[in-house]
Amino acid sequence: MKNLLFDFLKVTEQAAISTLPWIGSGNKNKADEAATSSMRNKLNALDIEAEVVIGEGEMDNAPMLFIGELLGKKGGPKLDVAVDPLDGTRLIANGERNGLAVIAVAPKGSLLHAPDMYMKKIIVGPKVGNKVHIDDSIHKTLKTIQEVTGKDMSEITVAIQNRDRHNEIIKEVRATGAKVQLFEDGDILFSIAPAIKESNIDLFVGIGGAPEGVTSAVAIKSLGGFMQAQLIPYSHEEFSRCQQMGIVDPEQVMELKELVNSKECFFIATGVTDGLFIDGVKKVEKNTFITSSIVTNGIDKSFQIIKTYHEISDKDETIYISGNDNNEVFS
Ligand code: VTB
Repeated sequence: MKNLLFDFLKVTEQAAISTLPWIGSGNKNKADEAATSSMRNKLNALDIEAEVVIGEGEMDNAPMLFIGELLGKKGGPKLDVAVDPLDGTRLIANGERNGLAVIAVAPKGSLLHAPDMYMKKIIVGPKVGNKVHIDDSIHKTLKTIQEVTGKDMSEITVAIQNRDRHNEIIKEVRATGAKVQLFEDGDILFSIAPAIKESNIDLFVGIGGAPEGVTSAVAIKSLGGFMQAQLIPYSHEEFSRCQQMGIVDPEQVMELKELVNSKECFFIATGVTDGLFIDGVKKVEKNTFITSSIVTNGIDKSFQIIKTYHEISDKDETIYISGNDNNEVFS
C-alpha cells in the first residue's frame, strides 16, 4: 500500500494541473470534466485493481467517476477508492479559495459504500475524541471541548458550511460565545481541520455530502481524530438505495470504523486554488507547474504537506494545452 502513495499523489496533482485552465472560467462542468478525465486516465495506468466505492457527481449531474467503476490494470492490489476529482467545483469556477482534487484509498472492502446523498457529520481532534457524540446538543459539545482543551469559549472555533439548513446551529454556537468559521463549499478541507493542530478549528459539524464524509474519514483515521456520521435520506428512494447498497439501517449513527475499516489507508488532496494548509496549482513558466498536497497515511499515522515541481514536456501523457479553441485538456 505504502509504495503506491506516490503514484496516487501524481493522480491528484495531475488532476489539479488539468483543471488550471478552468480556474475562474465560470465553467463548473468543464473544470470537473478536466479533473475527472485526468484522474480516470491516471488511475487506469496504475498496476492496481480498484473499485470506485464513493464517486461524486450524482447529486448535480456532473461528469463523474461513478460508483462501481473499475480502475487500473488488472493484477495489482485490490483496492477501494473514494474520489472527489474536484471538491468545491463552484469555488474553482469562481476562482475562489479552497478548491481541491481528492482521493482516498484503502484495501478492498474497507470503505463504506454509500450513495451520493447528504450526511450529518461531527468531527473533533484526537484530544477531545469520543467525549463528544453526534446526538449531543451543540451547547454540551462545546462545553466538553472547553473542559478537555482548557480553552476559553471565545477561543473555540467551529467550522460550518454556510447553508440555510445550518442557520439554527450557527446561532446556537454564537450564543455560547464560541466562534463560527463559515465556508461556502468544499467540506473535505474544513472537516479534516479539527484533526490538524495548526488549523485552530476545534469542531466540524453539519450536513454535507456523504462522498465527502467517507473521503474525509480516511484522513481523520490517519490523523487520529474522531468522527461520527449519519446518512440523511431525504426520500424513500434514497432510503432504499442505501439498503440496496448493504446499509441495513440507513439512519444509524456510524463510527469512524464503519466508514473506513482499515489502518492501511491514505488520503491525498492537492490544492487547485489557494486555501487552508495548501496553495493552489501554479504555472510558473511554460510547462512548469507547482502543486501542494496534503498526504495522510494511516499505516504510520503521518501527515505531510508535499510541494512538487512538475516539468511536463510536450511528450508527457498529461498536459493541458492553453490557447487552443476550447482550452481542452489532453491526457
Ligand atoms: C456538500 C459538501 C461539498 O457541496 O456536498 C455541498 O460536502 C453540497 O451542498 O464539499 P449543497 O447541496 O447545500 O449545495 C460541497 O460543498 C462541494 O461539492
